[in-house]
Parts: sequence; structure tokens; C-alpha cells
Amino acid sequence: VDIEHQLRRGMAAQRMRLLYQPQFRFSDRKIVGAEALLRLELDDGSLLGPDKFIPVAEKTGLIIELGQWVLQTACTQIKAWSCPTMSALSVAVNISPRQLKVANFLDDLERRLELSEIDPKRLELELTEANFIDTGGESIALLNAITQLGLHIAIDDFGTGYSSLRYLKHLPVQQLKIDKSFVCGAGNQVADPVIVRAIITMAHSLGLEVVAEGVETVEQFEFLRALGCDYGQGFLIGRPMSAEALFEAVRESL
Ligand code: G
Ligand code: G
Ligand code: MN
Ligand code: NA
Repeated sequence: VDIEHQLRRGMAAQRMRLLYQPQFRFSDRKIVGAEALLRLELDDGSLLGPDKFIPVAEKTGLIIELGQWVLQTACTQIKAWSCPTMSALSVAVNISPRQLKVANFLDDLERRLELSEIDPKRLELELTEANFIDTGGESIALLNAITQLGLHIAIDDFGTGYSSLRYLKHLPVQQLKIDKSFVCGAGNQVADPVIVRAIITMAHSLGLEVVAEGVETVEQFEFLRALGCDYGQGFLIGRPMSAEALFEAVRESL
């Protein structure tokens, strides 16, 4: 089937869904955040993953409207999670390079934060290294402005792109997310312990927090905890789930 057609139809018919994958703190295993992950609900009720339609959305430009829907839905959800159980929780949203390049990205973001009446600290943006390669001073200024609004920025899929360490030192980011390909793999152990250790050490020397993705086993959890990894996400603690299911998971983790 034609993915572009399915995507346009899904957007028009309000068939886009946001799932939330818990992010836990290694020191006490508590859920302290969630990553918002987009899905498209098909006619038969099954969910289509973003690896199928995000590339199409980026190519066609639909990612702009889709990205705004994701940001708005996340802000609305954060506001809904104002109860004592959930009010400390932060939500991370993935941002495509093309979204950042839209001239009014910052104004749009600021307006949504204000209208939703949420603490900007509870919203995080995940940007991949691709966002930083072609960075002249312009995008550094944009990242600074985003940070000044109070949001936190994480570099997603860290280690798989071409990050220059010089940039890393000067970028206004607070977190590195170790790509899951270094964490999970065929066995129960961490897939690439040398790289994982190096990223954690480097991140901490730069004053950055580290999130490990793809934590699937107890062995991987214990290895990362021993290295002082700050946060994690993965199937061991929870898959991407509905907002209601995340609420229950957080209640049980407290
Ligand atoms: O949810 P899943 O594990 O299948 O996600 C696959 C990829 O899709 C991830 O790399 C993630 O960054 C990307 N992705 C998921 N949701 C969004 C979204 O809302 N916007 C963008 N731009 N990418 C997303
Ligand atoms: O934004 P990013 O590309 O990092 O998206 C995270 C992706 O990783 C999502 O598609 C999510 O479903 C997937 N994921 C999350 N936890 C695990 C895990 O423990 N193992 C594996 N294999 N994939 C995971
Ligand atoms: Mn991500
Ligand atoms: Na990632």
C-alpha cells in the first residue's frame, strides 16, 4: 500500500497515536520520565510504527504538521499529568531536522508551552546528531533559545552519527542517549561495553546526563548501573504504552 496515502488519511481521521515508553533512574529504578513515540492506527486497529512512515513524512513535508501534532499532544498530556503521582514526570519528544528548520519553530513552541500552562522543564526535545552537523552559529543560537525557554535537549541515537566532540562541548544540551545498538544485541550482556563505558565517562566529564536505550536484560541493567549511567529505557522496565498504562506503571514504581 501507499504509505503517503495512509498517512494523509490517518492524520485527517485523527488516527495518530502517541505511546509513552517509561524512562527510569538507575539508582532507585523509579520511573521519572517517558519518551513519546508516534504510531499510526490502521483500519484493522493495528499500529504502524514510525520507521515505516516518518521517512515518508520527512520527504513529503508532512512531518511539519505531524510534528506540531506530536508537540501539542505531549503538552496536553503533560498538563493532564499534574496530579502528585505524575507531576514530576518529564516527557521527551523526537524532533526531525526538518522541523527545526521551519522559521517559526521557536515561536510555535513557546506559544504551545504558554497555552498549555506547563512547566517547560517537563518537556524534553530529542535531536539526532544529524541536526548538529551542518550547524553554523544559527542553529546553536536556536538551541540556546530553546534551552532558555527552560526545555532540556537530549542528543538521540548517540554514537551512530558524526558528532564532533568540539560541538558537544559547546552545545546547550543536557543529555546523551546511548543508541540501543550498543546496549542490546544477541546475548544478555551489553552489546558493546567498551563504547558504552567511553560514552558514560565522556558525558559525565562534560557535565551531561546519560540515558541508555534498549535495556532488555538484568545483566545489562546491572552493568549500566555499576558504570553510573543516570537513566535508562527498554523492554526490561516497559515497552511503549498508552498514557493510562504509563500512569499505572508510575504508580507501581513509587
Ligand atoms: O517507536 P519506535 O521504537 O519504533 O521508533 C522508531 C524511530 O521513530 C525512533 O528512532 C524515533 O526517534 C522515531 N520516532 C518515533 N516517534 C517520533 C516522532 O514523533 N517524531 C519523529 N520525528 N520521530 C519519531
Ligand atoms: O528515538 P529512537 O530511535 O531512539 O526510538 C526508540 C526506539 O527503540 C523505539 O522504536 C522503541 O520501540 C525501541 N526500543 C525501546 N526499548 C527497546 C528495547 O529494549 N529493545 C529494542 N530492541 N528496542 C527498543
Ligand atoms: Mn528517541
Ligand atoms: Na535512539
